[in-house]
Amino acid sequence: MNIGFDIITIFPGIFHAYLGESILKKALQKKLLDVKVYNLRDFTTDRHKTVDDYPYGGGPGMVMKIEPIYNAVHAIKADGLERQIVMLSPQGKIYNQAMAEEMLKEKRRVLFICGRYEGIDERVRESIVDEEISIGDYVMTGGELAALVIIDSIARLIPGVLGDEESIKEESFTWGLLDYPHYTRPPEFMGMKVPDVLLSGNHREIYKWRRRQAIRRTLERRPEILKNAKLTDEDIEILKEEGL
Ligand code: 4HQ
Repeated sequence: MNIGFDIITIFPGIFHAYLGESILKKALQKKLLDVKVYNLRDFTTDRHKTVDDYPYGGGPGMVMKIEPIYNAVHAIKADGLERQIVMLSPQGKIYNQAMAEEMLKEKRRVLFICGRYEGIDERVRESIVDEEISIGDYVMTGGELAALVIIDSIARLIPGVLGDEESIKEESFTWGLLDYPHYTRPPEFMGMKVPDVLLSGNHREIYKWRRRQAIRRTLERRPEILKNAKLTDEDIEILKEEGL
């Protein structure tokens, strides 16, 4: 068994649009990635396919009803596969790269419940959801983009999804550091030169330069993530030279 995703949403088209392009499209075609999108309205039982209702106690906006979500989750679970049920919400644990790696490693399916409106009936949280995840401290109109952010970031970790071109091995975030600066042709543009070392062909020196740049940037912009970075003895030397 491997990771796969199930989505419950009232806007399946959002997923088909994003997943129908580029790298994720190819990953789905090659069956390296599995995503099943379910329309919440298909799990309603009334003529109008109602998914929301007025909030008890009054106030603005609408609340997602529990019954269609309950029905959808139980229909999806009927295959008996192990699943982690995730709700997207600003009240959840803030998502990061370590969580992406962890979810991939767990090798079970992840079922995302994507809410709209003011929110979801609290009883969904109590009785259905295993984990609540946020992609950051801002408010969106629905959980769909958050689910796509998570799927996208995990999909690119699946072996074979990225070509040699986009390979993640050399990538800075896998070091636990911010990225180093990238350059391509021309070697000089409006007086701005590409650092000589990158044109030198000396791969050892290029590696050292990139590592130093990544450490310097992380130190300047995100010092709090440096303590979790996997640093080599050489990196410690660089840190000392950078004055830390
Ligand atoms: N939502 N991280 C869904 C978010 C959000 C976030 C707002 C979740 C609207 C209905 N989700 N509700 N931030 O902004 O995940």
